[in-house]
Amino acid sequence: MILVAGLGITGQSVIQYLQHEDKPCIGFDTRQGFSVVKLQKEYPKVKFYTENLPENVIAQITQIILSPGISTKEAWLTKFLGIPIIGDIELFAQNAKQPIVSITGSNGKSTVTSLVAQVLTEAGYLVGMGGNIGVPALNLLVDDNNYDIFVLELSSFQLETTNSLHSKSATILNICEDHMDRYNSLEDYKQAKMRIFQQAELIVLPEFDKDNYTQKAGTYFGGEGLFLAGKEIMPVTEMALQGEHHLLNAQATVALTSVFNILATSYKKVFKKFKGLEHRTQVVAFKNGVKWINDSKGTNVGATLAAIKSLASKDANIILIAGGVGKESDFSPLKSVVNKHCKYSFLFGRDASLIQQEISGKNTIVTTLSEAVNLAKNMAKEGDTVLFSPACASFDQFKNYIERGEAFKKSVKEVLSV
Ligand code: UMA
Ligand code: ADP
Repeated sequence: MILVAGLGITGQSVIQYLQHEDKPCIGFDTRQGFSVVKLQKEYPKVKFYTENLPENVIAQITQIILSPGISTKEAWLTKFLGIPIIGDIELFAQNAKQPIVSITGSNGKSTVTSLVAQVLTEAGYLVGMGGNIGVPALNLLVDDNNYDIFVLELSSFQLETTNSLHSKSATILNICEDHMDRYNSLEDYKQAKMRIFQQAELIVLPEFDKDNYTQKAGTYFGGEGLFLAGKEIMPVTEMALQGEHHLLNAQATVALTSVFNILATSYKKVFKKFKGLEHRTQVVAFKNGVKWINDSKGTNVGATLAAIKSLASKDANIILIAGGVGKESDFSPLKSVVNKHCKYSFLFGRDASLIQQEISGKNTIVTTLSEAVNLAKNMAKEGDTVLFSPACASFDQFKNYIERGEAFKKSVKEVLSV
């Protein structure tokens, strides 16, 4: 009997897939008070348990399909010694028939996943895009589409439980500290990500970081322009997304899709029109000469550094709003960049004081995001940019980065009366 552990969107996609394949399973969520009423109605043949599993059920389990949010080191899993544990991506990899492009990294995953999907769509392929981006990969195997190619955004959590992923091309875009509350070290986190290359046909890596991956040879991206087989696709200034990190994202897109012989015109069309995804360095208001930017998806130090650098000008004209759950990251890399480019920082949330300890510049700790927005409004002068890039996860005060970004936008609208 298969145990599907974790009943969020991944667990539900696994149950749906197993039901589709006529494979019986048991659903389990370790959270106290988790309601299975809705799920029980939807899947009457499946038995659901919460909090604890009875011993007689434990004895029946022959395989566990674990949600990415549950660590394989959880104490309750010791009751299943010798029982194989896989994740939804492993199940997907075992059953998907079409070529797969796989994308991981600490930052830029969703952007590159979307760019790759759009380029391939522009070139005429029917693309199934999923994974950590928010559409569970297994949903793509049961919907009504006959996809030509799958494009998957994969987290280190998902890769931990994946063994047989055979990608046409795969990348680790970059590595910076993230999820240090789950891994023993940065190396441990990197090793989880490296699993993406196990059976990959083309390995795509950043040129600037290649010494970090000496054991893996492949195609490298980086440098100044945007080229396809030695020819310039378009001047970088014509891309809708500007900034060094977005050039890297575009270069990675070209390298990943090189296995499909895409024409330069397809890239050009996409790079000219793709303005980025919601909650990723998006301008949400411009009033009295002040730009307000929502980067709620900036959930680690590397993302916030990239956001600040891409917005920086000669004067330190950025008012930064940051904070939340730091996931045991080292905030010290923020110091020099914040001091150079930010005139002030407002810090909120659980780990505000940890950020404050590392950035010696001018800052104030506040309790809520809306308080930070109010104070930023009073301080901002013409020519300034208010950047909300938290460098932290959201779950101390919000459901997820989306709810947090929406809260930011709402507060901005209120204080500006727009
Ligand atoms: N649960 C337990 N026990 C635990 C922890 C969780 O039973 O110890 C249960 C919770 O009660 C809940 C369910 O598991 O019912 C949640 O499962 P999950 O945390 O694995 O989340 P899903 O809803 O399945 O969403 C996951 C990804 N979440 C995580 O990896 C934490 C989503 O990425 C992803 O979009 C989705 O699968 C589809 O693939 C989110 C994310 O934050 C955006 N990812 C991290 C990141 O990007 O940094 C990795
Ligand atoms: P992910 O899916 O890995 O979280 P996103 O594409 O959603 O990445 O981008 C999240 C944030 O990370 C962006 O708002 C931006 O601040 C930053 N970012 C995007 N691309 C890169 C990159 N290539 N390098 C560093 N930071 C980046």
